[in-house]
Amino acid sequence: MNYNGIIDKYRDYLPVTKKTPIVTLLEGNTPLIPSQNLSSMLGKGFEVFLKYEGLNPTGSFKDRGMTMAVSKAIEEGTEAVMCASTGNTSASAAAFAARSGIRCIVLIPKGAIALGKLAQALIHGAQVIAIDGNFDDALDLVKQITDQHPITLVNSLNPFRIEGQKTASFEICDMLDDAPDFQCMPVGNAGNITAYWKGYKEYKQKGRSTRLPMMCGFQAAGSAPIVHGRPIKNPETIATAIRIGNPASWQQAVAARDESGGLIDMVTDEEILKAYQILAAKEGVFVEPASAASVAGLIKLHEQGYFTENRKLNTANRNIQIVCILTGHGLKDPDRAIRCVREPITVEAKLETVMEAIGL
Ligand code: AN7
Repeated sequence: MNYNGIIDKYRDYLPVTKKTPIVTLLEGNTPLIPSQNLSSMLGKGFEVFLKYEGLNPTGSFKDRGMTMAVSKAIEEGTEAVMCASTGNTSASAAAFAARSGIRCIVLIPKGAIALGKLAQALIHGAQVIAIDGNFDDALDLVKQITDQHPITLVNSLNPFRIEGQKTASFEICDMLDDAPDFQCMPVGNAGNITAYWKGYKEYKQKGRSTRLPMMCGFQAAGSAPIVHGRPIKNPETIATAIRIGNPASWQQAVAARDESGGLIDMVTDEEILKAYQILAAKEGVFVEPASAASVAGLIKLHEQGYFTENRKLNTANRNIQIVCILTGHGLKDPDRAIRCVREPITVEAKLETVMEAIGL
């Protein structure tokens, strides 16, 4: 069967009708890659999978939400969409707006979004405005503007974004034949953890899965409002995608944590960069730093004995499955990669010198 994107695939679970004009880039259907290294790190009886959302059309999971948000916006007759963004939302909104021929306006925190994401928003023709402030300031402004003008807000406060993004949990259940036992994921504005949890609950309710995962969300240590229980005024982290001090879906993230019996913890920039390099160098999977928070969190919890402790009693005859969500592609932020490694050496264009440099 041809693949026609998440709305076509999961139509029965989404608020669309025959009349909804579907704007799609064939997002979704991303691989669930078994991780040999992380599975053996956890030991016998555990299996770790990487949901590589960086392979969506614009390089992040946002496309799942944006196909829904833009399709519904077009159905409602809107002529412009707007968002605040740490980068990926703006890249995705710009692409889907371009495809449907509507205007896209984005507000970004000045100097704080990765270069690849800025390039995407601009090349897709969005009107990009950098503000002298952070993501939270940008989102406040966008809310005010879209409240007062006929412009559709496409941040994850838009419920159609959540609807689209929940399809990632459907895919995981379809691929594993049931829900995993644990899920590790980054948390920024907290829309995605909200969406996954909604998806897992709906799939179980419809009889498509028999269990629910424990949801483990990770914020960056310098931007961890949910962990600290209060908004962070000046959030800081090298994982710019999740540099968010006052998440819009805070309460829903807490609900996902508590209903699933999971947790929301934080990981340091150092732990994020270590996981980032492990993923690239040992798994062959290049992600952006925010996405590596999933694996940094997995490692942290493993070292605390969390998975063994929370392994349920009735799982003796099967492996415990843990899925780490890798939300965005590494090419989004090439500067970070270059800064983590040794730059290539330059030698004369001569066989002997090249051979010597290689060590042959
Ligand atoms: C790669 O693009 O908020 O917790 O404005 O780009 O649903 O916010 C991005 C968030 C994780 C956090 N990983 O997801 C934006 C934006 C990556 C991201 C998150 C983001 P949410």
